[in-house]
Amino acid sequence: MSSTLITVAPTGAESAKADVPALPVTLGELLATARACEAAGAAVIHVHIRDAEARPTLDLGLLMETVAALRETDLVVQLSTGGSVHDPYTDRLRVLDAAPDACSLTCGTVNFGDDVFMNPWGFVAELYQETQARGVVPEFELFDLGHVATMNRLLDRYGPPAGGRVHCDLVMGVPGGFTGDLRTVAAAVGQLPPGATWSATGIGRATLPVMFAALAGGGHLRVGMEDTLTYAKGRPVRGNEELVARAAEAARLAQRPPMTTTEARAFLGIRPAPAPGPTARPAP
Ligand code: KMH
Ligand code: ZN
Repeated sequence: MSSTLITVAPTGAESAKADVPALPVTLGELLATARACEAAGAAVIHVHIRDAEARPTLDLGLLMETVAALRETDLVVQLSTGGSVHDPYTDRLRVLDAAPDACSLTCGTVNFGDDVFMNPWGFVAELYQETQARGVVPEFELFDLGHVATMNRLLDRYGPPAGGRVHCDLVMGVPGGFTGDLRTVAAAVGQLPPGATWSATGIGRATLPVMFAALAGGGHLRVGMEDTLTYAKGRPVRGNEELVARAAEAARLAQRPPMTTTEARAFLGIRPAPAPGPTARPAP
C-alpha cells in the first residue's frame, strides 16, 4: 500500500480571527504554522491569506510575498483560487501570477451554507487552461457529484493537467454539497476516471468519518482549520499542527505513513520553483 499525502489547509476564508484566536492570519503566523505542520507530517499547504485587518484577500502582492516566505519550508505551496464566496473571477484567475507550485480548481458551483460558491463552466475552463499554460499543478476540488462530470469534461476537452496526474480533493460536509460519510466517499470515488488519485476532507463533524473512510479507501488526506475548528466534542483546535499530527498518526496506523515533501513533489509532478515574479507564464 502506498504512503499518504497530507495537505494542511490552515486558514480558509470563512472563520474570523476574533472568533478563532488560533487561526493563522498574519504572514508570521502562517509561516510558523507551515513549519510546525511540515514537522508533523504535512507535505502540501493549501493557502488562503488575510489582509492587515484579517479579512480574506486575493491581493497579488501579498500572495507573492506569501509564496516567497513559504519557500523557506519544503512544502508544496498550493494557492487557493477559490478565495472567498465574494471574490470576483478576475482576482481568482490572477492568483496564478503569484507563481505557486499548485492551485485549487473547483469544478462547479455549489450552495455553500447560506452563500453560493460560483464556478461556472467558462471560468473553470479558463482557469484550467491557465494552469496548463503556466505549469501550475491543479488540484480538482470536488464538492458534489456533478463536479466530477465537469472535471472529466475539462480533461476530455483540454487534455491532462500540468504535472500529468489527475489529483482530486473531495470536500465533504459543506451544507449544499456532498454528505460527509463513508457511503458518499465511496460513491464519489467510484465516479473518478481511471488513474486519478484523491484526497478527502470532512468539514466540521465530518472530519473523522471522512478521514478514516479516505484511509480505508486508498485516498489521501486534507486537514486543517479551514475545514474544522473542533478537535473533539467541546475541545477547540489549538493549532493546525495537532490536526496534522492526528492525521499522520492515523496514516501510520493504516500502514500508509505520511509522504515526505520530496515524495509529494514527485507524486504530483511539481516542477522546481520558478524565480519569483508576476510574469511566470512562459512566452508562447
Ligand atoms: N472558501 C471557499 C468559498 C478553494 O480554496 O479553492 C472556497 C474554497 C475552495 O475554499
Ligand atoms: Zn480553500
